[in-house]
Parts: sequence; C-alpha cells; structure tokens
Amino acid sequence: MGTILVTGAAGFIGSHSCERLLAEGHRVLGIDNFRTGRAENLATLRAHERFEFSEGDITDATFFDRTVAASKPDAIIHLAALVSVPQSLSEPETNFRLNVLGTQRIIDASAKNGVRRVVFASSAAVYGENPELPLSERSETRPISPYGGAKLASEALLLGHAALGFIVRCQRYFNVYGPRQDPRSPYSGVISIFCDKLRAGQAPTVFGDGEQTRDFISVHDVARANAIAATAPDLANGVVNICTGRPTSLNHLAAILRRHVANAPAMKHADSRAGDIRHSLGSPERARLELGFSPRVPLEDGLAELIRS
Ligand code: UD2
Repeated sequence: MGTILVTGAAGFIGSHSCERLLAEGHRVLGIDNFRTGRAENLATLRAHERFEFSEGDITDATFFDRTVAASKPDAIIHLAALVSVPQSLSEPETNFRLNVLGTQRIIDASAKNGVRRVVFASSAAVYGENPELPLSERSETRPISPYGGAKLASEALLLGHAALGFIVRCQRYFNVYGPRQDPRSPYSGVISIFCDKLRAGQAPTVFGDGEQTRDFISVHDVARANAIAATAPDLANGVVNICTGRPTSLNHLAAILRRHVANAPAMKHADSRAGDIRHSLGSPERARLELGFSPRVPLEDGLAELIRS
C-alpha cells in the first residue's frame, strides 16, 4: 500500500478521492487552503488513522515543498484549482496562478522529492467548442474559457516534464455530480442546483428546451478512477476521458429527480443560457483500455442517493 498526497482534499472530488484511497488501504495526506474547500468535507476523513491533513496553499512553494519532502508520497493527485469557469473569465490572473502556476509547483516538488506519479484533474472544458460526438482524446482541443485553456496548458506542462522521472496521468472529467457538490452558485453543476431546489420545495429552472444533453458521471466513479490512476502498476503517461459515454437530457434528468420527491413542484423554464453547448458526450473507451476503468454507478442510483443525502 502506498502514500498518496491529494491536493484540494477538502473539495468535492478531493474528499471523495481521499475516502476511496483510505478504503483501498492507502495512507493519505490531504492538503487544502479552504479557499473553496470546506472543513465539513473532512469530517469522516479526520477520524481515520491513515489520514493526515496539512492546511496550506500549493502555490506557496516553501510550504508545498516542505510538505512533499516530509511525507514522501508515491503519487500526487492534484485536484486543487479554481473551478469556476465564469470566475476564470472575471479573474484571469487568479486562474493562471491557481490552475497553471499551481501545476508547476506540483511538478517542481515532484521532481525534487522523487514522486513517481502525478494524477491531474483535467476537464472536458479542454474540448470547448468541438461539437464532435462522442469526444475522444484524439478530438481537437478548442478551449473557450481561461479555465479550459489553463487545464490544457497544465496537461502539456505536466507531460512536458514527465522526463524528469514521474508518470503523468491526465483525467478529463465530464459533468461530475454527487454528495458535497456546492449548489450555491448559479454556475454550480445543474444536478446540485436541481436537487437543492427540489429538496427545498422550490421549482428548478430549465434553461432552453431541456433537450440539451450532458455526460453525467458520479463522483464515486471519479474517485475510483483517481485511485486507479494513482496506484495501478505499470501505467505509462496518458490522457483519458472520465465519463460514461451515455447522454442524458435535462428533461430526463428532471423527470428522474422529481420521481424521488413527494409533491415535487413543476419545473420552470427560461431562455437558453448564453454560451451553452447543446450536447457534450465523451468516449470512455481509452479509460477502459488504459486504466481498466468503467463507471459503475447508474445515474438513477446516483441521483436517488443524492436526493436522500
Ligand atoms: C460547464 C460549466 C459552465 C460553463 C459551461 C460552458 C460547470 C458546473 N459548468 O457547464 O460554467 O462554463 O460548461 O460550456 O462546470 N442548467 C439549467 N438550469 C440550471 C443550471 C443549468 O437548465 O439551473 C442547464 C445549463 O444551461 C446546461 C446544463 O444545465 O445546458 C448543464 O449545465 P452545467 O452548468 O451543469 O454544465 P455545463 O457542462 O453546461
């Protein structure tokens, strides 16, 4: 069993990834600066004897290097990031600092301290405006936001430094949903917003005709994919989509969710959101071939769990 360092451990995907690694028997060191991560996400983790936590900022080279040197991790799962696409547009320098410079800090500390593998949280945002269906890792990348650009730049930076002695695994997440996703911003994931509203007895709003589709993947599957990428033996450098390959329309999503809520209010409708893409779907083939990863949580089950949580 290995030691895995997880940046962004108090975040949505980070806290689930830590839990998965612990369940698989690994030692986990979590790092977070609580910029968007939340202390309550660490509640069950903190009780675990193989979990340690260090509060700090990955862009602080002294702190990060000291932490990596002290814990000597076998692998780093790098999830700490500015995760809001609109914020990357309004604060491009913050986006650059957290999402590009932050990656360079991971690279420097990994090279200096003999870390053997880096798993990077990339995003379907690297495909941007590419309308191809489904998107494969060979599809053209055409980011349309500073966020997507920074994720793509980080992939290239990491792969460009892999010769320093570590294996790089880039994971392009599609639309991730599950417990602990923050529903409070209008730009939060649609599933967290719909659940939050329905639980409060309020009507969620569908933007447009509701026939747009997304490739929704459970955070439990994403956490498992991260654990595989960090710990499976004999992996080479690579970039994979983390997705289901199944399209779900918003109307279908709303219908499933409403079935789980007594006296659910009818959906409201509003104009399409500016800049929205109509369909987004990934091909999960390469993740299956390279990682042996296939998603296991059916959307119906994942949504039922979420609405109960
Ligand atoms: C992602 C980003 C978003 C933007 C977009 C660009 C996330 C969570 N969102 O959006 O910020 O950059 O990519 O393509 O990373 N919807 C509703 N009602 C709501 C909220 C959303 O109908 O209250 C619709 C929305 O218009 C879209 C779909 O739900 O058609 C999915 O929205 P999303 O923000 O969850 O995900 P996505 O991939 O469109």
